[in-house]
Amino acid sequence: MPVAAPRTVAKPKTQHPKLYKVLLLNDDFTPREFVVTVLKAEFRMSADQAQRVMITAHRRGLCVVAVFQRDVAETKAARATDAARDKGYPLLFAVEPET
Ligand code: TYC
Repeated sequence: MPVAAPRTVAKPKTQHPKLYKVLLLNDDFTPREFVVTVLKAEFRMSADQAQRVMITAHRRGLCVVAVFQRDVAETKAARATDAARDKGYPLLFAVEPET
């Protein structure tokens, strides 16, 4: 007996939410040690990881810190940026959708 070909393509059962990058931007004023401190506190990085990310942003202008769902990325970027503002530093974390 012939079997009819399925007329629809199965949809994936789970959909992945879009992901967002948190970017660390370089500036000329924020002390390196402060950048490392914020990366450790807000993004739970080891001292080694934080140092590497900080120095990459310092040399190249920016560095991807991590990737999250949108609300998590925005909250962490805002908290990290606010921590710098509290100290009077211009340090900036930005959020950008992954392509
Ligand atoms: N460029 C800063 C300095 O020389 C340090 C720094 C590194 C600032 C990374 C921001 O994202 C940054 N004091």
